Amino acid sequence: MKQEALDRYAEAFRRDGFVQVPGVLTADELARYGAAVDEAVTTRKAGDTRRLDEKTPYEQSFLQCQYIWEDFPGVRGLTFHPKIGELTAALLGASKVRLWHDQALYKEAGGRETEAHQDQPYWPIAERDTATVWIPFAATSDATGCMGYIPGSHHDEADFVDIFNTPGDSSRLRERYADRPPVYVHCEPGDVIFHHGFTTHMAKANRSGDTRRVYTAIYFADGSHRHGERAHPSVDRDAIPVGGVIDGGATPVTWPLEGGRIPEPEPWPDAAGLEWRERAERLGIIPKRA
Ligand SMILES: O=C(O)CCC(=O)C(=O)O
Repeated sequence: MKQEALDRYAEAFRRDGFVQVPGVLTADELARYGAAVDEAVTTRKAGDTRRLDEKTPYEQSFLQCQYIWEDFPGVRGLTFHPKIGELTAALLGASKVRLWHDQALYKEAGGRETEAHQDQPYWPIAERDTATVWIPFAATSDATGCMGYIPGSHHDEADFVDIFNTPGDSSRLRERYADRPPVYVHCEPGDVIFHHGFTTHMAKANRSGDTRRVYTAIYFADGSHRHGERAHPSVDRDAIPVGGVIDGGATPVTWPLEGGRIPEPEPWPDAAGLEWRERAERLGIIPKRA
């Protein structure tokens, strides 16, 4: 991409905390990677036969499958896509960027809204140099669950909203931004949206009859450090100590790619008996142990 365009997107990202970049992926790439992510979601979720109304409110917002680049090699070209790597580095003003984790977020037909939240309070990363790329495999609109962002909110304080277990907990953020409405962003196929880790964002309910198929990946500037004890597989898998640089095999460099080679995923450490892990594997949220 031309430097002038990268600079323009970076300026918007620094100002607003999000930026839409049109035409990043070709129709061919959307078809190929969309099929790979579909396969990951179908395989991971095969054991979960609950109807939408039998799920928790959080689960009604989307089917969530994380670290899918690891057990579904067909996804890797998207996670490590050079255009996305180049853009992420430009937005973060970083020369080297790492993956925090990727995930499919498939909002089922009839799926609930995604409540307003900031992402970074969920991650034990000290620095603020983080960005998520949100990649829909088809056009998104108000009816299918498009994303909304509060412009400039990435400059504000962190507030941990418990979207996982406490429906309505996002009311604090809604009140904080009562006079600053979200900007809802519609995408055409091939568009992607980046948002900053502190940006308050949400998504509309899916009122259409089709699943809203979205893949996201979270990236951070190389050299970032672990902050606090909060557990997270992206640092715990590599036993990164509090205050240590986050540079393990679970968080590989995505930009620049040495020799253009995509790294192999590292195996997860054996942690039998961890309740959260058994549940996350059973629900297809993380890869199953071999
Ligand atoms: O896709 C959604 O509904 C929510 C996405 C989101 O919260 C995120 O990517 O951080």
